[in-house]
Amino acid sequence: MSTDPNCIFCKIIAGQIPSKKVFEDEDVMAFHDINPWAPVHLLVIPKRHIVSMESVTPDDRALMGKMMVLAPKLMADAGVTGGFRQVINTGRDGGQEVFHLHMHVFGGPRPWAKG
Ligand code: D5M
Repeated sequence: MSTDPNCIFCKIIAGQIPSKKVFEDEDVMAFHDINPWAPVHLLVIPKRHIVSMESVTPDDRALMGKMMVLAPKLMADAGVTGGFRQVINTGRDGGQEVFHLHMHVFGGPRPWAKG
């Protein structure tokens, strides 16, 4: 499993930095965003260090599908009933700040937006 010792999300996966974890299996982890933009704001990340969507290859189809399909379960577990939004920021111009691929999942009553 490739990891980056300087990556904050790799440190979260390794338990070196605390997180409010809601899900983990052999491939992915999900936890609450430290700076929530919505009443429920989760991040779903691959355990393997993938920098961004620009680094994803066809071999990652199953992993990306797992991340996508996990969102409705996590939102249901969090009690979100009115729908949710999934967002992946890619690269500087895409608003990506942490360069370990992550999917934001926003739920809860609107209005809310990226602040
Ligand atoms: O979003 C990166 C997101 O990562 C941003 O919403 C804050 C979140 N973040 C940063 N550090 C932490 C820790 N330690 N725990 C939880 N969440 C964190 P981006 O799409 O890259 O702009």
